[in-house]
Amino acid sequence: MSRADLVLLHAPSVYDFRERSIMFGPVSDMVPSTPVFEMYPLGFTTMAEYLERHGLNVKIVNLAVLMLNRPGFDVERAIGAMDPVAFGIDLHWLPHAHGSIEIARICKRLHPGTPVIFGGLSSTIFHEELIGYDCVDYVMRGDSTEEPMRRLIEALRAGGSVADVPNLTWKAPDGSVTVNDLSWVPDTMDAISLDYSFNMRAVIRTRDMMSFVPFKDWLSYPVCASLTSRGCTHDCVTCGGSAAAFREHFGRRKLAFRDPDLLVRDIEHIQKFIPGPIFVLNDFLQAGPDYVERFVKGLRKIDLKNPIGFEFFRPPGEDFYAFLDENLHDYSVEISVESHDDDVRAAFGKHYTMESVEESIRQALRHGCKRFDLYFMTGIPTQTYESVLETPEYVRGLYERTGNDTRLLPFISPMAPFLDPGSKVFDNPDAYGYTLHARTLEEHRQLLIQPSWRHIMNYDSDAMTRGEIVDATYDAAVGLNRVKADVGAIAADVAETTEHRIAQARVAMARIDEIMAGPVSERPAALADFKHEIDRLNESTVCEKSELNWPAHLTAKVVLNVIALWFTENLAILFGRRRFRRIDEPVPPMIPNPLEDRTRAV
Ligand code: B12
Ligand code: SF4
Repeated sequence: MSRADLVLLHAPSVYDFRERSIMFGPVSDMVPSTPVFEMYPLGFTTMAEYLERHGLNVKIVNLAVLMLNRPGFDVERAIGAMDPVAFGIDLHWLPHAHGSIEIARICKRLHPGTPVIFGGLSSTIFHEELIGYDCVDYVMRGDSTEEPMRRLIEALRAGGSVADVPNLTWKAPDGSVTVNDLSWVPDTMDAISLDYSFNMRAVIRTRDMMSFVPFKDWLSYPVCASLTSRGCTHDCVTCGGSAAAFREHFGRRKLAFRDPDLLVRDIEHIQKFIPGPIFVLNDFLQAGPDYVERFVKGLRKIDLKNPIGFEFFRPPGEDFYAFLDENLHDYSVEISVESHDDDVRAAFGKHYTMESVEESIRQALRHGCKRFDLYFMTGIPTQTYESVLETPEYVRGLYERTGNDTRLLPFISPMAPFLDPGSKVFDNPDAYGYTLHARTLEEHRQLLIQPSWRHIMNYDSDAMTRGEIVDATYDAAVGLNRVKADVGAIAADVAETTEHRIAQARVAMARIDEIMAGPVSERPAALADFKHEIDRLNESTVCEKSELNWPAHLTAKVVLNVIALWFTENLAILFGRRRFRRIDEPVPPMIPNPLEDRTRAV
């Protein structure tokens, strides 16, 4: 097989999580990952697809999944056996601050001459600190790095200059650092493709399924994401993906949408090969009525059978749900209201009432919505312990007002482990009533290896300390769990198991506090003795993780398509074709070069 130009590595959040005793807590209970956040960024797929389309050879290796699924997996041996032109490592989510740097150190130690490139939103924010680590040669900044990465890899292959590569922070052999302009911020998402058949082709080509798997349980729950836009029109104050964060840190002044016809094409590809639910990320109502109509009617045209879920940033009205019902077989909705209290939600930056949400839920359920997930969060501005504890009773009333409809599923989770870097609150904690326990990347790396999520969290708010946030989260989760069992939204035995696990988690947290209050010299041994119990409690704390899953159906058509793909790819390999784009598929047009007319952001 030909030499890879780029190997993209995804690290676990804490590199040596298999050896350390860390009670991560319910930090990942609302996402498909385990607490080591083994899911790699969608950008790995868009970057790899784009670079391969432009003649480069890219491999994705999800080290975190390999470490989780194969207890004896030897990371150093695996990296030692690689020989790419360059390594790419994501530090997209700040919780990867520990693992990503440790993996970079291994790459540098085993392959001193191979460039190590970092990228992702957190890398962008901390680029100046990051480039200071010996194991980092380049930081690719910004939210759209497909084309800048093409230019960088071409330059590295040719031994050419990187001085003109947009968005790049780089270190010269003499150690001097240059920060190129953050000038590549395209206004559309039409030049890229979130094409999962790329991953499937790569799996067939490399005969290596586990390296590409997006998260640990993906093979049993193959959920796929589809992306309408980059950026956000809203300004929630703790969000590192808000309009302000994109403007201040990623040079983005307006949302970049994906053309609705291309979005439908992405979804058509998923439907062809993958039977799982499809989750449409980033509220597509932000794009306006024409977009909404083209997108939803497009889904009808392809006769979408996979369950599809939408997240909305504001509660939609009746006409919209009627329109979805008219055009889709199986749709679900999720809204993060954060708090039942309108004032707390407003302090967070979401300006709508619970009354409007309740009306939206009623209309969705009347118009064929299969499931309505409602998310609450702890740790947000002005939110007190008492306010969090009111959540279960509020939800009980909400169920009563919606006819105890079990398609409604509420969840609560903490803003953890970190308050997002780049958010308004992170940039200006005093103004929003927060105290930060870490500011720099290195401080966050040290937090991540603390023994429990109470110690790991990077903030206190004036209204609640992190200890109170932990307690309030567990209390409210028990309450919510009981309400869901009472109305029949979850089975009694599931509720009982969850309640038992929360109680055990609290005991474990208290034991860790006790160990930490004891002599420093005795802590490592005492924590190590406790590791087995901690690992057992680290998943599905505040709810059973499978509660998040939407149903999926495997059809004969999907199986046949996968078999056909297997044969096509193997024949292509046999006859020496290196690239994997389907011949009948037009290459999306190149985006105009935004360098010409953008104000320089750095
Ligand atoms: C979709 C999304 C998710 C999806 C993840 C899908 C996925 N696999 O990527 C879900 C819902 C599962 C999710 C989960 C989480 N998310 Co999230 N998520 C988003 C969201 C809404 C959009 C991001 C996106 O898809 N962008 C488009 C894709 C195509 O690009 P991309 O993945 O960003 O990659 C591009 C660049 O970032 C860069 N890049 C990324 N990695 C690398 C690596 C290299 C080497 C290079 C060169 C470039 C590069 O280049 C890529 C290509 O252009 C943003 C908010 C926003 N408005 O942007 C939050 C956001 C990124 N998430 C955030 C957080 C905190 C989380 C969680 C940690 C929350 C939690 N505690 O559970 C988890 C982590 C999950 C995990 N790893 O297991 C924060 C990150 C703050 C920070 N800097 O740390 C954000 C900014 C806002 C928020 N609070 O939701 N998330
Ligand atoms: S929380 Fe959601 S709606 Fe609010 S700014 Fe972040 S991405 Fe946008």
